[in-house]
Amino acid sequence: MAQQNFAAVFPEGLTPLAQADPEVFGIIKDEEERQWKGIELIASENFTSQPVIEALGSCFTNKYSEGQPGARYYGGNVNTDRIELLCKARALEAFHLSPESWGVNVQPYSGSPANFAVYTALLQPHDRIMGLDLPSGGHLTHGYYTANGKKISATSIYFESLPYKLNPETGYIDYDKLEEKALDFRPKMLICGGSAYPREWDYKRLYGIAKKVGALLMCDMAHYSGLVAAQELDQPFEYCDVVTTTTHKSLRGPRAGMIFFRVGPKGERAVKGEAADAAYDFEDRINFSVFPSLQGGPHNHQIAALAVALKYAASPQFKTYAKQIRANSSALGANLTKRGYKLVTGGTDNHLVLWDLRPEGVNGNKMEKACDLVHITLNKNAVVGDVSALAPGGVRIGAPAMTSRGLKEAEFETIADLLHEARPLLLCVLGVVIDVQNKTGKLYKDWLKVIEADPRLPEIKKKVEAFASSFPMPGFAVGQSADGQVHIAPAVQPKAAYSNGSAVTA
Ligand code: DSN
Repeated sequence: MAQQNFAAVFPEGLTPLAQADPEVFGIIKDEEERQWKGIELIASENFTSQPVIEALGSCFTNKYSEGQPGARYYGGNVNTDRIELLCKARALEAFHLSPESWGVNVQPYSGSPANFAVYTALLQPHDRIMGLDLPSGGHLTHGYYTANGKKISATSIYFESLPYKLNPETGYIDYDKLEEKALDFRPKMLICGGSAYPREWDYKRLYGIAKKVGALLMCDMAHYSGLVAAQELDQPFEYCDVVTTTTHKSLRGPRAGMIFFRVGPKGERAVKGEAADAAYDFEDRINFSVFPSLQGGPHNHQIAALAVALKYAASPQFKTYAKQIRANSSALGANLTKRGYKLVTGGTDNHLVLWDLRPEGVNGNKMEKACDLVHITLNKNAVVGDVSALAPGGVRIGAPAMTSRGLKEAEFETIADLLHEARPLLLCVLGVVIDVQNKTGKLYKDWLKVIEADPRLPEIKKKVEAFASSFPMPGFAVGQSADGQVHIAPAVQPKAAYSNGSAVTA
């Protein structure tokens, strides 16, 4: 009887997705195939692991748990408390932080809410902040308004933001100008970290400036937190008061966010006028800001998945991975530079390169579109000195995702070969972009009509897909059936296909 009642109210309750909703299942399979067969170069993306995906798809999605472990507004949180405490402990361990000096909130849904929670916690409405300008490689949530004053980011709507910028000659952050601006503007918070900055950050200098003007120093290390965990980049924790991150970029976890904050006595970081034994009060303010000020129930399935990712972020293999990201991004940059192309700052210290396409006479929009047509995914990006935000002069290329699939320097050189312009063969993306533009003129609409029909692109696409699908794919099983057709997973038995977890390639 119970079975019948159950079936009457919840017929799909225990049905595999493939049977319950073939339409959604089919789209997911198509996306798996797209991810597997393409070259993924979006600097903020990665491929997470099978255990992370399993935890994301777990029963923790069912649970409400507003509050902190041990102090929830709902019952039934015995296991939620365990998973969140484990996640917090692993977060501190992965970033080599002692619980005596640092705490962490693992509840932000992602990076943008994490940043806004910090501002809400530590600033008053309309307090002043300074972050790297969006066209210089900063992030929207660090404040952004257009040249005519339209406030784009909520950070600029609710706080007064003044950006600092790159040196137009070198492409590096102009710390002297930053200091000069900060001394005039007197921000309450200085924000470092960016989304498209290929170089190391000078945290010591930033802390010196923050101290001089009485500002808090926050780092948004979202892009490169995996490299920080692996100690492959300088540690923002040495100098910053608060550090935020997403967890799905170079850290290779699920989509989520974290906020790290100093706890305990301020010691020599105490500011003028504070008692010698002054202590940080960030913890309660940040926790209160995340909930109840901004969010509702934590996404416990994300927190469970993040706990899994953090376990592995502390492993020696993750260190190898992070080292390889930097080696791959350098190899790609060196290969492009060797061929005479221009990179912003001339190279990279981290996981990404910014390719300035203006000397080639094309913009980032065209390169991004042509890459899409050959199944290489990257994004158009502003480069220093750009005048048009709508047609930025470059593209951003990142190494984290393909490094997760086992590619090393030699394979990243192959990627550079596919991207660049190889005259007279022109069987490379940039070559086709330029060749078509020479025929159509610069107008995007005219160019697009012709390039979409260009017979060279399907040829490059074939090369790209053969190359990409020869590497293992984390997260889900891929394979080929006896008839030679690619089947990402058998249509009616998805569980079996996921059972061994390893990628099956032809
Ligand atoms: N959208 C991300 C990026 O691509 O950099 C940042 O949030």
